[in-house]
Amino acid sequence: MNETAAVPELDIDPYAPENLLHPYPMHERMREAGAVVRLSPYPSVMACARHEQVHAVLNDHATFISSAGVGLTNFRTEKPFRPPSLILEADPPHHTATRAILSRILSPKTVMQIRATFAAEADALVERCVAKGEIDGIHDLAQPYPLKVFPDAVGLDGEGRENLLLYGDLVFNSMGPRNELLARSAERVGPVTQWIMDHCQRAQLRPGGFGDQIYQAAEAGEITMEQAPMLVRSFLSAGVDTTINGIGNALYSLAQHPGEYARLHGDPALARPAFEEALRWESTAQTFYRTAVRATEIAGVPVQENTKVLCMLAAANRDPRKWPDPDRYDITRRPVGHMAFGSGIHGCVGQAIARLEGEVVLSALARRVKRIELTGEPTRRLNNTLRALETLPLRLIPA
Ligand code: QZP
Repeated sequence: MNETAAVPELDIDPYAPENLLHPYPMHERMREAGAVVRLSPYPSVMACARHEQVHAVLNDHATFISSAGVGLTNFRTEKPFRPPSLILEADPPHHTATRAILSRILSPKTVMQIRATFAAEADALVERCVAKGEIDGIHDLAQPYPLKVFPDAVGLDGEGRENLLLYGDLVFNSMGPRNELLARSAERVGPVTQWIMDHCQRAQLRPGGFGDQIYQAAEAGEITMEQAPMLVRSFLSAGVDTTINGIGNALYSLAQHPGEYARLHGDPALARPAFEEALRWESTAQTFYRTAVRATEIAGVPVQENTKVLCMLAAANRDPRKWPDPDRYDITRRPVGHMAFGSGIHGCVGQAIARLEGEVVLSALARRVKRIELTGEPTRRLNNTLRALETLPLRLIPA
């Protein structure tokens, strides 16, 4: 018997504009076709869209490795667009030391220390939005907030921060195929990459900030001095575009569900679970990959060595096998086990900070705003990996 014949093959391109715009019908087709499927536009890839298999792949890091890249590109055979990340695109034992440093810098203790500042910034920004009345939820709130608080915490000065947005767009597009989206963000790559690398240098980083703390770890001998700027680069790659879109998606989720917003307004302590449920309902990072380091199987389906395995995080987060009424946005669901931050040893190391940002923004809103209304159709910013809005026209009705 031909083993590959047992694997359902779908004529789906997850990176086609219509699927990026409306991913949920595609997710359902992939989940229902089988535990593992093939996609005809990418014949060498195997894809998982059910929660159980996405979880299994991400939690077997010895078989499903990250050092061959977590995008479609296989670093063993194709050149990565930038030197690989020392944490994202690394396996144990290399991953272990870098992860330990970032994990310590972004620890619960740090979150306690920065909480008051992050909350005050959210209050001030939401106050300005309420004064305006009609806002663009992305340009007036979801974007400026992380762009202020996170680079401040890393220790960058104020100038040139829009480069972080251009760089994030590039990093997340680079995890998909070499399509139009990647070509367009790659046009700007030269100056942006230079700006990013310059701002990974210690002289650009305020003493005591997250960036400087990486250099302190290098001084202590935990990593080399050459590795330090590369780890700062991980902050600048992963720390802004992700939370911008997490907050943007949460605002849109609430704007589409006035009943859920009313519950949040009635009890602002629901800000944190409301943000968490938005991460499940509209995962910011929709997809990433692992690579099988040896011949193995997933749910009994043989997987050859060196196969790229596409993990559909956003599909797993609406898998009816895992979640009752999965398409319902319910701020009291408490969606423990969602895949929006990944899972396993590579699970988002900054998730406590991301949650803090989401919580304080939604809490500031809940306390000041009685209702939020969509005043027009939002528009999307298409990206190969991120679920992102370009505009979100809103009216904020003060409490
Ligand atoms: C991006 C890095 C959703 C993730 C893939 C976000 C991400 C994490 C780490 C890095 C970049 O280390 O550069």
